[in-house]
Amino acid sequence: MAVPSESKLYLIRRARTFITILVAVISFLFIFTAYWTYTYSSLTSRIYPNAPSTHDEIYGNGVDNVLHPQHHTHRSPSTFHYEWVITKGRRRPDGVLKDVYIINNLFPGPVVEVRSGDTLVIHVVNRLPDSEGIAIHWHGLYMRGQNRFDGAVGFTQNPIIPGENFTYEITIANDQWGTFWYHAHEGVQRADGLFGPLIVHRPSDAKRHVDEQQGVEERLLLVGDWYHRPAQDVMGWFIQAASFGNEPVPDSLLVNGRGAYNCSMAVPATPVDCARRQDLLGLPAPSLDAGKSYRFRMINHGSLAGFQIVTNAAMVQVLEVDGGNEVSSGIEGMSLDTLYPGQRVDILVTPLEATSDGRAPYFSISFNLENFKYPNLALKDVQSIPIDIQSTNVSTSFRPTALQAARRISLQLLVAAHPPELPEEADMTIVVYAATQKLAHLHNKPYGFINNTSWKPQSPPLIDAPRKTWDRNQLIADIASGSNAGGPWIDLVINNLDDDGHPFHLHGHDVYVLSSYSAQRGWGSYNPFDAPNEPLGGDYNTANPMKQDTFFIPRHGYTAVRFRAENAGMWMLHCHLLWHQASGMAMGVNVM
Ligand SMILES: *[C@@H]1O[C@H](CO)[C@@H](O)[C@H](O)[C@H]1NC(C)=O
Ligand SMILES: *[C@@H]1O[C@H](CO)[C@@H](O)[C@H](O)[C@H]1NC(C)=O
Ligand SMILES: *[C@@H]1O[C@H](CO)[C@@H](O)[C@H](O)[C@H]1NC(C)=O
Ligand SMILES: *[C@@H]1O[C@H](CO)[C@@H](O)[C@H](O)[C@H]1NC(C)=O
Ligand SMILES: *[C@@H]1O[C@H](CO)[C@@H](O)[C@H](O)[C@H]1NC(C)=O
Ligand SMILES: [Cu+2]
Repeated sequence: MAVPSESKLYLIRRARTFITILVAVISFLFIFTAYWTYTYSSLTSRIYPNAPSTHDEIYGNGVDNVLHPQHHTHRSPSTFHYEWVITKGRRRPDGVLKDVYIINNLFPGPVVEVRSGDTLVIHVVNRLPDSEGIAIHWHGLYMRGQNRFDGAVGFTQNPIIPGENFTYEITIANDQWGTFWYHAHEGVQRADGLFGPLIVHRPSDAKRHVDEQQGVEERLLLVGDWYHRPAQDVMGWFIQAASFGNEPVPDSLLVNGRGAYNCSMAVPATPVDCARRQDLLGLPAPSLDAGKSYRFRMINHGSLAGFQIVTNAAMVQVLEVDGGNEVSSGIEGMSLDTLYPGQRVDILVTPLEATSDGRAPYFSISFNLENFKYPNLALKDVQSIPIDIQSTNVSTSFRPTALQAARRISLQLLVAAHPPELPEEADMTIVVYAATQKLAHLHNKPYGFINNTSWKPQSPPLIDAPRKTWDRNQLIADIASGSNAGGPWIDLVINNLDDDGHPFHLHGHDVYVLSSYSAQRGWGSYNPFDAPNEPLGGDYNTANPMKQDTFFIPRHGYTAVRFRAENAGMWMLHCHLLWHQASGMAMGVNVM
């Protein structure tokens, strides 16, 4: 090979420097334009003339942070009937007035607490004005034999149109418990508040071993990002060439349906109707006793932002992720990251007598900045929830070691408590590539793709449509049940060609996360069908992989998961970042 001369090397270096500067300038222009149009576009600003007057109407009821396992763990399975009338109402969840979805006049929706084996009959009535449809998905539930009630528009149902109703009938499997939630699965309604918690308590008779958490009090932390503009407008801004694919950065944060927005942070050019009042409820303070431990069930209901939680007042241990998937115990610390939209985590919180930094006790939530590609001056990206700690009954004064206090627990590095029984090899492998692309023939608008298919819902939904009528926006992987009695084992490798990560959700199943990889430079895809087929992320972990229903695919990399296709039906698989899902990053698996 010829060695390049000094002068050639010099030229190459000059060219590289020039390209670097050019890329920097272009990136700056893109980001600046996105920032400018997001902040100043008149298209999206709204001012509400008249504020409602009653307290709940002003602030929204929020949801109570106290859960009630004692009402469910010791009773036999039953059937519950609910009628949910869904409409819109004006609320100030964080002080800023917004039209939100309300279920039976509640924002967020009611807290549903049940036990394994219960049946829910939920009669959903659409009383929305205009022509807006509705569908509700029960995130994380297996829905065995109940595919038709999964709520995924375009896959399992048409939207319920105004004036009509639909009855969801869901029997929760005997082998399923944990922290779940329900949310809209039509359009972008989730970002305007159509969601609520769904807690499945583990019945005491489902426990073979002595349960250390028996009788532990439970608290709820329903946390997510919040936009002051209507979700339709936010989406409309994203899906235009001028956004350059920069996702809309949220304006605020809600905890249990309430926030504390500082009105003076609003950007003058996009005015909001903001109540700066002394009696603003703000973020709710859970009351804890320093002599006890508590199970906190955390749900990220957000549209874009993953978050980290830090406390100065308690030791935290992870118990379970998503729907009751136990984590190998022992890791204790005072901070935890990252919980992505759609994911849940149950943590054991043991309050300390004295805080580690001498300040008043708090939990703080900080948004992960990885998907925030331009500054939103209106957003305070770290917010604290005060905790009210009583230390009346403390017998021993427990203080964390410096090491414990400094430890950050990474949700992406957890391992399972119990080794699963996985086969050496899967019966079938599905490989896909996810990417956001701005294509000239789509007017440079940022659409989400999986293997070159950008999803759009079709009607009638796929379960009711003959295969030959499925349009070109449907990418469906067929899984034949085969001879394996409990259903075939499937390996699913999702490659991510984007600069940002995607938390993917598979409906109707839990998956084992076998391997995950992100390239420092270049792309880190893995296609086992290609030779050489050595995965960059190393061998699959079949010894103690975590089980999840919403799993993260890092940037320029891939995640490989294994699941058992035991659950016949048409199941959606999609990015749970709402703006990506709504721009087409979705597909389906058809378990036959
Ligand atoms: C539900 O729809 C049926 C038929 O469309 C109608 O007869 C019934 O009154 C509706 N129920 C409610 C509560 O709106
Ligand atoms: C609200 O924001 C303004 C402007 O950034 C700041 O000066 C003020 O201290 C903030 N108020 C609170 C209560 O954080
Ligand atoms: C303190 O402990 C005693 C005995 O364990 C109990 O009866 C009492 O209710 C506790 N007080 C509080 C405030 O928790
Ligand atoms: C997606 O594309 C890759 C690469 O062309 C291919 O190997 C794979 O089978 C495709 N997956 C599906 C579900 O079509
Ligand atoms: C997507 O389409 C492009 C252009 O037609 C092709 O080069 C590429 O291989 C396709 N990717 C996949 C994953 O099928
Ligand atoms: Cu995504």
